[in-house]
This record gives sequence, C-alpha cells and structure tokens, in this order.
Amino acid sequence: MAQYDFRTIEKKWQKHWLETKAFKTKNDRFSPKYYVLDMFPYPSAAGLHVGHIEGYTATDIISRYKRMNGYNVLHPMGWDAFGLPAEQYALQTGKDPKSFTYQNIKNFKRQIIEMGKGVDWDREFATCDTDYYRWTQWIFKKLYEKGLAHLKEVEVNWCEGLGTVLANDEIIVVDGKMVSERGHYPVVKKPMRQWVLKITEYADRLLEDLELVDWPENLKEMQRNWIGKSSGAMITFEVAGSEHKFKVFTTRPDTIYGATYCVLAPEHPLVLEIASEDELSNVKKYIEQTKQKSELDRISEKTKTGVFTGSYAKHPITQQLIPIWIADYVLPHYGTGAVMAVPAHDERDYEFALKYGLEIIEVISGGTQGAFTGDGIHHHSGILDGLYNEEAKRKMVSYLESLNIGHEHHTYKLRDWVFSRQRYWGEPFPVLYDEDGGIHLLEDDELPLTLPELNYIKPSGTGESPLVHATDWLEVTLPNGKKARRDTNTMPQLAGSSWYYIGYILKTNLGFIPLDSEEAKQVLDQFLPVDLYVGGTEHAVGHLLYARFWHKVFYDLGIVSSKEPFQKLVNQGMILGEDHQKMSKSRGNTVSPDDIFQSHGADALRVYEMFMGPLEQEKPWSTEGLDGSKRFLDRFFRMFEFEILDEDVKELQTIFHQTVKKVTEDYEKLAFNTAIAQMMIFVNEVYKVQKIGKKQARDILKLLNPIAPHITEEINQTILSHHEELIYSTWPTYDPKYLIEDEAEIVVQVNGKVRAKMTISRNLPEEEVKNLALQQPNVMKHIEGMEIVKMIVVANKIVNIVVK
Ligand code: ANZ
Repeated sequence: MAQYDFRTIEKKWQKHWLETKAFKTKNDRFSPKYYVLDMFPYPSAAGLHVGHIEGYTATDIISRYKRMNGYNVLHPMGWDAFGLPAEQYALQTGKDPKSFTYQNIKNFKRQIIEMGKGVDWDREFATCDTDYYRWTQWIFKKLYEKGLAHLKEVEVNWCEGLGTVLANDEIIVVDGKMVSERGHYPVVKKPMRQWVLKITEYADRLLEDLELVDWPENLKEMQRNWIGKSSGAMITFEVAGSEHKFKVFTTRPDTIYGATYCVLAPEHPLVLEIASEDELSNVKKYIEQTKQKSELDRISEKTKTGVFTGSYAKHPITQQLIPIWIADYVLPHYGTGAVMAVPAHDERDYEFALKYGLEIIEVISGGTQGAFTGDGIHHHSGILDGLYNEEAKRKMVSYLESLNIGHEHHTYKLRDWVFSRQRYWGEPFPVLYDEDGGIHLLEDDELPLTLPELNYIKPSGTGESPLVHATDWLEVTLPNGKKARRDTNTMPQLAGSSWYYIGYILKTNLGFIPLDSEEAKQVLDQFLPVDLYVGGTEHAVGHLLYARFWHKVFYDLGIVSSKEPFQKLVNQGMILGEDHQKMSKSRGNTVSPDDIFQSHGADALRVYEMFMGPLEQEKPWSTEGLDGSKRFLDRFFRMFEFEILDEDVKELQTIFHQTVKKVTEDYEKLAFNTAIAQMMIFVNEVYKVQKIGKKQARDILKLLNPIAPHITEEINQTILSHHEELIYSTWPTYDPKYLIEDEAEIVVQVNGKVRAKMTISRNLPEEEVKNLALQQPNVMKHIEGMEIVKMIVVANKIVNIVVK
C-alpha cells in the first residue's frame, strides 16, 4: 500500500513556515483579533511530553482555523525558565543553570517546530532573558509604589532540603508531614523577613470577577475555595479582672447565647499575658507541642487537645464568666486567632467540650445528638428568641454594633503571597538596603539588575540565597557615600509567569515595547484579553490566581483595560500511559514525541492525540490507536489518486456539505475527535464513488489542514497544484440546501428476507412508506394469500412485513 513520505514532507513544510514567517501576527487593526495561548512549558531536560503536544495541538488547530476565518491571530510561545530544577541540576553537576536552561530551550523549540506548530517566533522569550525580567523587576517596583509589596516577618514554610521557603501550593502532605512537592523534603514553619505581595487586598475582585470569564466551573470553584470568603462578625470579649480584651471572628453571631467558653490559638499574643500562675507551665508546654505541627495536621487531627489558661472572659451579652482555653484547632492566622466556642452548634467545639467537661447550651432546636449546625428557631437567646438563623444573625450584628462591641466582618482563607525565594536562579529584587535599614528602589534606568554569574551556587545554609557569595555585586556604595546591600533573595518562579501573556504582545524584534508607554497601551488594548487559554489543571490556584491578581493591578495602573486576562480557559485532560497509569519515567510507560515524529510523523501524532477522545478528558495512550491514525492519513493521501473532476461530484454533495458544517461547528467547540470522525466518513464516501470534484478536494484539505498541516499542504501544492497556501486560504462554507439527503434507499423484507429495495423521498409518513412497500411487485408476490400480522418501519432504512 502506498504511503506518503511524511519524513520529507514534514521537514519541508516546517522549514518553509519558518523561512516565510508564516505565522507572524500581522500589524492589522482592521481584522478582528484572536489571541490563543498555551501554558508555556518549563524547559526541563526531559523535553516535550505527549501531554504538551495535546494542548499545543489543540491551540494550533484553533489558531490556524481562526486565521482561515479572517482573524488576526496571535499565537506565541515562550519558556517558563527560572526555577528550582535548573538550580538543583547546577548544584548536582557543578554546571551553570543558565546554559543548561538555554540548551533545554533549544531542544524544546526544535520539538515544537517538529510537531508543526504555527508559532510567531519573533515573539519568543524566556522568563530568564534579561530584557524580559527587566520588566518583571519594573512591575515589582510598581507593586511596591502602590503599597502592595512590603517586607514582613512571616512564618514561612522553610525547606532545609531545598534551602528555601516554599509557597503553600508548593507543599504537599505525605504521612501527615509537610514536604516539598519537588523532592519531598521536610518543611517546617520558621519566621523570616520576606517580601510579601498583598493579594488579599484583591480578594473580593478575584472572587467577583470569576463571573466574567468562561472557565470550567470546577476550576472557578477551586479558586473560590482557595480565596475562601467567610462572612460573619467580629466581637470583642473582655478578660475578667484585667484590662485585656480580645476579638473573635464568628460566622455564627446568632449562636452567641450558646457561647460557653473561648479558645485562643496557642500563638495568640495574649496567651502568656493572661495565663494564671498555676496554669503557666502547662500552657508553655502546650505552646511548644504546637510548634511541631503543621496547619494541615491541626485542621485534620481527629481528637482535639487544649489546656485551660486559668483566666475567664466576660460574655459580652450575658456578662457571665466563661473559661478561656488554648487549643491548636484554633489557627493563629485565620480570623483573629480566637473563637467564641458554641459546643451545641459547632462540631469541633462540641467534641472539645465533651472531652474537657465544658458546659453545652443549646440555643437552636433541631438536633438531638451532637452539635446541631443547621437552621432552626432560636431559644434561650434573649432578643433572638423565635428567629431563624439568618434573621437572628442580622439582628445580633446590629445589636452588637449598637453596643459598640462588634461589627460585621469578612474573613478570607487567601494569604498574602510570600514573594522571596532564597535561591539563585530567579529575578533579583531591584532594591537596596542602606546601613540604617532604609529601602531604596533602583531607578528605572538602572534596570535590569542582572543576575551575577556565580560559579558557586550552593545554598548558604543560613537560609540566605547563594547570592551572598556574589560580594562584588552585593555591596553597593550609594551616591551619598553610604554603603548599601542588595537583596540576596530572588523572585519565585510564578513571578515571570504572572505576566508573560502580556510579554508576548509587547515583544518585537527590537525588544519589548516599554510597559509604561502609550504604544504598549495601544497594542495591549488591541490584543487583550486572551481569547482562549489551554493548559493543565495543576495551575488552578497558583499561576491562574497570581496572573489574575497582577492583571488587576495593571488594570488599576491603567496599563490594560480588560478586567480579566484569560477570557476562555480549557483544561486539557491528562494523557495516561498505555497501562492507564500516569506516565512516569519510573513506571517506564512514557512515550517520546521524538520517536513518534520518526515512526509515524507529526501529522499522525496530532491526528491521533485529537482523536483519542474529548480534549478535556483523561485518556490512555494506545499504540494501536496511533497506527490507526497513520492509516487514516495514508488513506487520505491515496484518495487524491482518484479521478479529480473539474465539477463537483454530485453523489458527494450531501456528505461534503454535512462535513463542512460538522467540522466547522466541532472546531468552534474544540470537539476535534468528532470532527476527525466526520472527515473519516467523508473519505469513505469518496472511496465508494472513486472520484472527487476539484473544489470538494481542496475544501476537504482545508478542513483537515489545522489538524494535519503538513500532509494537506503537500497535497494542495503538488497534487492539486495550488499555489495559494492553505494557511492563507479562506475557510470553506456549506450550502444548507445540500444538507438534507432528499432520497433514501429502503430495504423491504418479508419475514426477515429481503424482497425488494425502493428509493423514495426521505421522511415520508409511515403509512405512505408501508403502502409503497406493499406495492413492490416482488413483495406482492411473497405475501399473496397470507395474513399480514404486523409491519415494522425503521425510518429511511427498513420495512419488515411479518406474515403468516
Ligand atoms: C462561633 C460559632 C458557632 C462558629 C457555631 C461556628 C459555628 P469558616 O466558615 O471556615 O470561616 N473560627 C474562627 N476563627 C478561627 C480560627 N482562627 N481557627 C479555627 N477556627 C476558627 O469558619 C468560621 C468559624 O470557625 C467561626 O465561627 C469560628 O467558630 C471558627 F455554631 O464562631 B464560629
């Protein structure tokens, strides 16, 4: 069987597209724009994964499809290139993370070219390019000037093994212990002075504006939960017999009459002040124990523990004295780090009260056993008696407000973004600290502050980054003669990825258009927001939340005028190994795109990955499936050996127009698997009639071109001798008048045996079909003298006559 020579063809067209800059975004303000973005890869040593190819093919299809529909498409690619693995590699090998990274980038780029992706390479950059991170540093300055970046002593997640602080989303829990996601090194809490970005100031907007975007609902929900807004009240309690007061945050101010004790987090600043002499040593011991536990342990622990402080609080309404305890189930950085405990209506308080014999007062009827947390009518509740929860909450809040001892309050789970990393391979902070502790930001014309070359990038062991060894770089004399020192920390990997979609718009052959220029504003207005963003779910709360945060800051600075960066977002499903397990080196079930480029070709790989199933679904690899896709392309290629007529082939008209319609609609929905299935049906029909019309041939090439760009262009130019490249051609249209097949061939059976075939108008009323069937001469012959028991009609297909 003839096969097309994909190795030669694919190389040929890839070279051509690169040389002609075929996918360069035009400077066109008149066509509608379409910005289709991939989550850019981290250029690891391993090279591209078939999972990358999945998303990158999907976006390439849309990019090519939109182009053929007259859009001015922006489809860029770049590299998320600062980060831990390169530094770890450098540490292990003594090599330089920079050359290692750029070497990996070269390989990634080669692979992306070899998969046939149509990228505007003039916009390529890596986050570790100095002319890119110059602007990351500039953005940091803006954040600082807006009061959104500040230095703070924070309890950080310190990872000794990696020698750095990690963000919450870089940590996982294994056997109840916090460990780093990369390398599984232990992580402990430790106070350190860090740059912190106040993402919490944007919590409400980050929450509300989720309504504006077309994202998967589960992803939105993950962001909502991560932000974790709780509404309730802040209430002040006085410590009996002292001047001390503390505030509690509660979502259930309506249950206040049921508050029988209070609990402070062991870290609460008041604890040592109010602990009585008798209890002090217990209290101190408990505080020490708490330090060993992660927040996650504390939340998930089944049995609650705590100790009495020896002090009492005055109940703000009843004035009764209630004991103050400390317990690790109350977290220091949530709400106020103190709670009023209502054991009758809160599970944790209930369990705690039972264990330590504390009073339980029911104020809402409903439950019989345990804590009743539902809605119901209040009793034993003074002014709230007879009210349901929501009304009671409102009434209590206004009552507390009138007494000046409480007010409405909202709390968030979202924490400010710890923005310092004790690492070498990242963006240096554009700041200087003078001898008196003053902070000086570098001037714009002093940017970029380049990362010094460093042979020795071992962590210092003191928690400082390897940059402490770059003494020449570190020590600076200010114009006033004073000595100053740079920050030895660098920014996290997620800094560079928080604005790269803007970087692509601003990147030109001459460098980046300055973010603060009028020109930048114009092009950003032209191309933002991103119309389609495709990537994996692993970025649901990290990257996707930080990028939204920065975008909102840019919005406030007047740099962008869209509220959200990514209008539509699609999560591609994971591609599993042939054994239905996650692909991993250790399982030996990985598939290398490079091998497949050689064995089956890029087009076959693209068709296969799009044909595996719906884009969003998880799907296992199948070598047989890949072979099948390759066979389809061979068959497709041979289809052009049939006679090609000048005029349309009439017998193909219906299937042709149906195919144009279905493929177009499916591309719009990113339903590539069903689009391919439809094209397979079309090819089968052509094989039946063994001929095809010129226009039909060219249009089917156009339909398949976004998925299999090499083979289609080759046929277009060689067999059809068309000089207009498919990528510059116009998307085919269908004529609705051909969509309905007007006639159907119907098989007529008598007692299950075929006795006649009749071609009649489609969708005739059933009675008419029955009559026509009974009039067929051969049918009449076979039913003569018999009794018709019943007639079964399968619309447009079969009539079965049962006789006896
Ligand atoms: C009294 C009460 C009565 C509560 C009741 C609940 C039910 P979410 O929804 O997660 O925001 N709380 C407040 N600060 C806390 C902290 N730092 N550590 C642990 N728990 C804390 O939960 C808010 C509720 O969790 C608050 O409302 C408080 O308990 C507790 F029938 O106050 B509640």
